[in-house]
This record gives sequence, C-alpha cells and structure tokens, in this order.
Amino acid sequence: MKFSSVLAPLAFGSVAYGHCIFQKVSVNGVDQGQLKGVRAPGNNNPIQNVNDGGMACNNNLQYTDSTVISVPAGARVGAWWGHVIGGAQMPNDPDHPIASSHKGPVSVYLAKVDNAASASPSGLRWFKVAEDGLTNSNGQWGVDRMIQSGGWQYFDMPSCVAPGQYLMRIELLALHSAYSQGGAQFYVGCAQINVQGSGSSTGNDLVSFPGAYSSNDPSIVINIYQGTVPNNQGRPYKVPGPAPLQCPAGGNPPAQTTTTAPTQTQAPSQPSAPANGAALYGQCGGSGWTGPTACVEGTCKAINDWYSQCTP
Ligand SMILES: [Cu+2]
Repeated sequence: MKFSSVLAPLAFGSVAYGHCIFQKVSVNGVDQGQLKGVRAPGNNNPIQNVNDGGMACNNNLQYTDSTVISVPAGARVGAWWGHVIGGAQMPNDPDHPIASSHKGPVSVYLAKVDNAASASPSGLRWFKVAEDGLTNSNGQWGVDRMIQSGGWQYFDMPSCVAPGQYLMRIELLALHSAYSQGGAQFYVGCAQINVQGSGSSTGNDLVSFPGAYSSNDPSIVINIYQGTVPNNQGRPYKVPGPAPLQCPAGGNPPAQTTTTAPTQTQAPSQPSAPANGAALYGQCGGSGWTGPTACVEGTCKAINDWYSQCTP
C-alpha cells in the first residue's frame, strides 16, 4: 500500500517502522464501520513534538466523514488501531496493529462541542475519560493489551458524562525511543460521538492539545528498556495528563446522594421498579455489573454477555 513507512527512518532517525492509525470505533461490541465517524490521517507517522497542532486530532487528515456515533454513557467502547488504513500492510504483517516494540500507555479524552461532525479540533478543552498504562507485575502496557485484543483499545465511557456531542480523542504513546527528549511517539486520532444518558459531567481537569504535555515530562522522556523486561524497572508509571474522570459512586449520577440498602440481593422486578434504576440508554446489567438492574425509563435489554442497556 502507499502508506508505507519508507520515509520514517529519514524523518525520525529511528528504525521503528511499526506505526499505526486509529480508524474505527465499536460501541458495546458493535463495530461502527471502517472510517465511520472518525477523522484519520493518510499516513501512520507519529507526532514527536508535544507542541504540534496535530496533538489534538492529528495532521494531514485524509479520511473524514459526517457520521456522529451514538455512545450510551457507561458503554464499553473500542477504538481500533491498524498498521495502515485498512489494517495489515501485507499478509502476516508483524507490525499490525502496531509493532510490539511500541510499548506505552493509551488514553482517551473528550471535548464538548456543538456539532461533532464539523467541530474544529483547535482551541478545545479536553478531559480524560480513560487511560491504560503499565502493569508492573507483568510488564504489560496498554499497547500490549491493545495488540492482544486485535487492535482494539477498550475502555468504559464514564456513566456520568453529560449527554451531547463530543470529539473523542484517542491517544497511543509509544515509548520505545523515549529515552531522549523528542523521541516519544504520539499516535492520535479523533472520533465524532453523541453521548446519550442522564449524566451531568462535562469533565474537570480540563486541558488543551497542544499544551497538556511538556516535552520533558518524566512520563514522556523515559527509558523503559533499561532492564530485561520493559517495565520501567518495576517502578510505577504515571500516564501523562490529568487523572481520568471519576464518576460519583453508584455509576448513575444525578441526585443519588444517599446510598440505600442494596437492591441487588432481590431479583429486579422491572415493571414495578421504582426510582432507583438506570436511565434511558444507561447500563442495567451484564457480567460483573454491580449497578442498577432496573430501568427508570425503557426496558432492560441484554446487548451481549457483559452489557445490558435500558432501551426505549
Ligand atoms: Cu512507530
């Protein structure tokens, strides 16, 4: 394909070819379609200057689309990475979805906008909703987990995010050459989403891109390969940027200031379930779910094993 990384060694003085591009979204296990509702560049080169304007939604956007993807608050969301547009560059491409050397954290940010399809990425204020860094015990990074999931970077959209349109910024930070300043590789891309639910948070700890990161941040200038295992020599690793949004306990936000006796011990009786249920489009069940199992509005419908949703 034409998006080869032939120029990368010249441009970056690095032998790392295994770059990647964010190019599609899934919502509760449903693939939203290749290049649907996303803004993707025509090449897979990283950004290595944290002050580059492309730190928001990347540069040289070649693939744009007017789709705005519906994302229920609380949904399990996937962001898919591929070595080149379409995925593998060749059969058995060892650098798809990304070269395994490219270890590092992955993050997701949102910025509230009026119209996600047309919003400019510059000048926005972003809040982090998810991050996946280093597990010291096994030396696994967010990138490792993304590779193991076939290119899917999964996270949960916080249940308290206010309904409305957002740009969703997906970030992968590859640290294999981060031992010197300017060596870290940022891969970013944006999706256009419409959050549905009854939350009220549009974030705190708001940051700008560029601006959120400094070039000498110890999370960005770091030698992860000092030991035999790329685990930061067993030290904790702080993912750059602010902490992810934390929703109030209980998942579904408004006006639930008191935590009353758990209702999970009794089987939920949906039609008669009173006030303490999930809102329309909220999560109401699924494997591991400890939140409400009834719906204030709509009917609880199993989407898959790990996600049930209040649907109209
Ligand atoms: Cu690379």
